[in-house]
Amino acid sequence: MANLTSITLSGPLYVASDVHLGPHIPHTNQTFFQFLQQASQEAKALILAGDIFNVWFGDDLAFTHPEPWLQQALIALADCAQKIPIYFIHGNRDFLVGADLCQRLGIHLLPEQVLLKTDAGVIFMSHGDELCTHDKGYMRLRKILRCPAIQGVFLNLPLTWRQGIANFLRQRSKTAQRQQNANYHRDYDIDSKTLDKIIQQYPEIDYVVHGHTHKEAIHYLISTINNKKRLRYVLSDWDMDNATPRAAYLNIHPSGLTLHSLVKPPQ
Ligand SMILES: [Mn+2]
Repeated sequence: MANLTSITLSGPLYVASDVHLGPHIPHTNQTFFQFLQQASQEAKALILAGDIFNVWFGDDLAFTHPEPWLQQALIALADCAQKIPIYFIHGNRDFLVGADLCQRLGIHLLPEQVLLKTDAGVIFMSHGDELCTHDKGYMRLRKILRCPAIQGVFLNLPLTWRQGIANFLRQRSKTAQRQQNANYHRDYDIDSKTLDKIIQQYPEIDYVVHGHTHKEAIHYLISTINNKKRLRYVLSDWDMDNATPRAAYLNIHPSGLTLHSLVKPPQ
């Protein structure tokens, strides 16, 4: 395994992932824009841990005639980035967000796995899809999609071609999931052996934080390398446009990590 990049940040730090911003979820988008404002007032830094956008075909889309929701999202992100540093980790849906866009928004692009040295301890953070190593089909596809040469070719295709290819891939992955047994979604999770290997190499890790599985939870890690108990925080996905709204963020502060819901209880 390659050496992990480590960065030191003092808090409070806010973390969100799997917002899936897009044209058809206005309430989710608005909740995220409000959250950016809240973070800029309350946090010292914001970490966006993947799948902030539901799809991303290339930064040129954002630069030339972005749709209104995207225009709003870019303004909200740039505005927040002027007040506090924003760190961005790619998700499996928005891994094509490029250095160009990040530079224009004033946000910092992080590698897919990082060690954060925080007031609460050392945190291993990633989007989480790269930890789902028992999904062999996805891991094969991921290897292809994350290849810089292939991305270079893709990003130079006309927009309509890119959209077509992305739709085709999404359709394929939906069909593949349907073909799996009914337990697929219930059992879909990260591979603890893959995580153990990382902790063996970096026993200083106190916490693991990731998104991707859309199963908000706090787990004790099974193995206790160096006799240390470690917690794994799984971030929620966001959906404020459905009957059961959900949206949450993680606060990293000197006394630990806490998950906070942004859904207001009914009056
Ligand atoms: Mn997601």
